[in-house]
Amino acid sequence: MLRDKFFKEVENVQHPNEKLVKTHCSYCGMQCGMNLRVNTHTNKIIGVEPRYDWPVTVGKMCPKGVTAYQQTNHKDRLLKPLIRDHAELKGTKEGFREASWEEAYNLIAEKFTNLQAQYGKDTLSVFSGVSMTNEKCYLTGKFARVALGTRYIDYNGRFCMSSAAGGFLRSFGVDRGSTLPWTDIHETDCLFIAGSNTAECHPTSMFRVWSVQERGGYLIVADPRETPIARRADVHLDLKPGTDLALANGIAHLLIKKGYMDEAFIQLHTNGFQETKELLKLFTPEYTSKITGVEVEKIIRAAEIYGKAPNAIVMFARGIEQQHKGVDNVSAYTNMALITGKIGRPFSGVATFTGQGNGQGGREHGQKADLLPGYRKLTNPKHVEEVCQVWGITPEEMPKPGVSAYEMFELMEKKEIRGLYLLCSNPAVSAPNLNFVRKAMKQLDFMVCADFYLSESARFADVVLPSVTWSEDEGTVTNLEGRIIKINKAQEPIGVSKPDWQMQVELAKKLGKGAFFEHLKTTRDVAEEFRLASRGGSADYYGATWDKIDQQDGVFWPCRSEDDNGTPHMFLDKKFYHPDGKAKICALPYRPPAEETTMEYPLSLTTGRVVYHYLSGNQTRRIPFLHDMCPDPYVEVHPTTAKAYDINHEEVVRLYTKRGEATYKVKITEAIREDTVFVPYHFGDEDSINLLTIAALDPISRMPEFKVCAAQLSKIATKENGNREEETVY
Ligand SMILES: Nc1nc2c(c(=O)[nH]1)N[C@H]1C(S)=C(S)[C@@H](COP(=O)(O)OP(=O)(O)OC[C@H]3O[C@@H](n4cnc5c(=O)[nH]c(N)nc54)[C@H](O)[C@@H]3O)O[C@H]1N2
Ligand SMILES: Nc1nc2c(c(=O)[nH]1)N[C@H]1C(S)=C(S)[C@@H](COP(=O)(O)OP(=O)(O)OC[C@H]3O[C@@H](n4cnc5c(=O)[nH]c(N)nc54)[C@H](O)[C@@H]3O)O[C@H]1N2
Ligand code: SF4
Ligand SMILES: [Mo]
Repeated sequence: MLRDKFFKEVENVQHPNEKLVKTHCSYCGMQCGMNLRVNTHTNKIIGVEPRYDWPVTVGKMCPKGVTAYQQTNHKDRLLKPLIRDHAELKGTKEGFREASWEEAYNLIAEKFTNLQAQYGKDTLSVFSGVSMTNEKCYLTGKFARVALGTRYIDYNGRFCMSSAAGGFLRSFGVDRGSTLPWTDIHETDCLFIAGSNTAECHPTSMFRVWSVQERGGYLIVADPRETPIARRADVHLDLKPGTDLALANGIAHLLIKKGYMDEAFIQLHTNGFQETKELLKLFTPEYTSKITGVEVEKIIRAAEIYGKAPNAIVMFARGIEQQHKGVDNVSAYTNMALITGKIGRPFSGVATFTGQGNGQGGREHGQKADLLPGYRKLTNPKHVEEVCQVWGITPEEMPKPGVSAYEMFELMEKKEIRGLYLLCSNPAVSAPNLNFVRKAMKQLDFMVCADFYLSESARFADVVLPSVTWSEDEGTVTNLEGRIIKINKAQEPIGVSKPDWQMQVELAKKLGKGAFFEHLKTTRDVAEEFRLASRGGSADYYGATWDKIDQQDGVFWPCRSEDDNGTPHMFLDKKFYHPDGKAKICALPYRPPAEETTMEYPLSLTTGRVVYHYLSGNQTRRIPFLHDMCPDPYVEVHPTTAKAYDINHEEVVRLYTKRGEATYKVKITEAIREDTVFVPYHFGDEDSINLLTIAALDPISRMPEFKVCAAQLSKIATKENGNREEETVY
């Protein structure tokens, strides 16, 4: 127990001028454990250290995590509410003046009330995000439905986790992103990772990934690019973007053909096997290879490794999910685990790499167009009744389900939505088909944006409300394992900034709905109501008290009562959440990408991330070290392709699709397929790759196809003037 003693001593060491506040990172779903260092004279955050005593990440942090603390007292922080005086300057940084909270609230209340009087309740909308705590996410859903009384609320998780959610609901009847705790990764025999750039996006998972190979296990990676994990994989399935459904079916075909299935498990615990088996007959290795471009031998080897492994975990991320068949991809890869029975026991299962810090909790408690707290459905009268009881409204007063994130912009463009309350998201950079989305935002009658920096989206707002960074408030978030953890407050809000929940409580009063909100005076009050609202739902947090979270290093949901310690492993009893207790093996015919390549647009464009930036980049582009490491976007091109286009490394080229264009520096790399180009999406204004992406939505999850569309490159003949007349197109 030397370890325990060592940590206790370390924890007790307190510098006379500093204190340490135990918390977690502001960014991704790993939620690495960290201590924020606070100067006890100024009461300001001055630094960070990793927490070695946090079991998931054991002292590890990435470049974003170690600099995250620099956000809080950053010179760009919004210190006061802003009101736009010059409508003609919408979309720019100019034309705002500072105002008091009172003036800002009064203006919002007046404009929102007038719009609703003229155009009906549903003329208003809320667009939110999941960098917020569960408490804030919960209250945002209540704010939309009770204070504004609108059906139109959706959130940035629609661009992130909605396909994983849809796939898990269909396959398992419940959507918890991981069926097992992350510590199990260490002990498994095979990791099958599809569409995840783990080393850059969930870097602190890497010591667990490498440890599988170190112990003699295997790593299989499906990605069109040779990412760091693909480079070291035992098999790299270097598929053409958008062909995962064929690949997953092809592997499942072999798992059946070579006898790797668990017949007893299939018989007792699943539905749909016979139908799936019929469909899979088509997906011979040769047929699969033809669609995916992956060599037959690699497909066979991957199936054999996964099939033979005593324990295996299938993992995936946005690479397979951000497609117009993302839900099918999730279910198709999940089929591998269900056919072989490698699920519902330690060291075997299925997990998605949840993206945002609260990408899991934020999707469960009512920010989604069709969901209420605890994963309840707005279309289920019993569920509605249960939530009405907590909120003190009648079922008739509960708004109906709305539409998905991108579809809200479509309604804005049609003027069916005229008002927007945007918080915790920067869709002017992160939504697909940006020429359309920016136009839709610009023509709103009235827009509010809550953020702590003036984001690209805030520039479209009529009122900007200064919110706080994660370290200036407390609350819970749910990490990528499904573990509910506690964020602690390290510093008081700077300026007159306020946490989002507080703004919503205060605004509700101005909107005449104070009675439903005014009892919420502290974050803890919101937390208590939130636990109650989730009680009895499939994502039940009732038993996850802050004390319990502290005592046992987090609580895995479901946690239904005070004496329930939570559920680290799902389905240990082989009970899935469909009414008959069985999981569903899904027969999923192959569909090509929404936009296939043509002579005119011969390249597959895919988009994603780099280790130094986070999402729209509004936070990380302001951190000096992160900016210096990756100041500009670029387009990755294979050397053979570069030669065909006669372009050189670092040359500026024009990249375009049917929807838009942008210019990027070329990065020539062998780590990409010849028929594919990649651009990171963390950059704003004319650098946004989303000017080019397609808003083809998955029919079930309404997830846009960020991961594939058809593009063309052209050399800009005169680099200096970028003269289109002179450019050469190949
Ligand atoms: N550094 C950093 N880390 C992050 C974030 C960040 O912005 N920056 N964001 C967080 C969030 S919100 C998210 S959602 C996650 C995202 O985490 P990831 O999903 O891992 O990240 P991406 O870069 O979007 O895409 C992953 C991989 O998908 C591959 N890919 C593209 N098309 C296809 C395809 O058709 N099939 C397959 N199989 N693969 C394909 C890409 O080449 C890429 O390597 O990361 C989280 N962590
Ligand atoms: N082309 C392409 N586009 C993509 C993706 C892709 O892979 N390719 N990935 C998609 C994915 S997975 C995601 S998750 C989205 C994310 O896209 P966005 O939702 O735009 O993500 P962020 O950049 O995190 O935006 C959060 C904003 O809210 C602010 N903020 C942070 N915390 C708080 C808070 O507590 N309160 C308030 N009020 N504001 C806060 C930040 O400063 C920032 O401006 O992008 C999607 N877009
Ligand atoms: S891996 Fe994610 S949670 Fe951990 S330090 Fe990096 S950004 Fe933060
Ligand atoms: Mo995400």
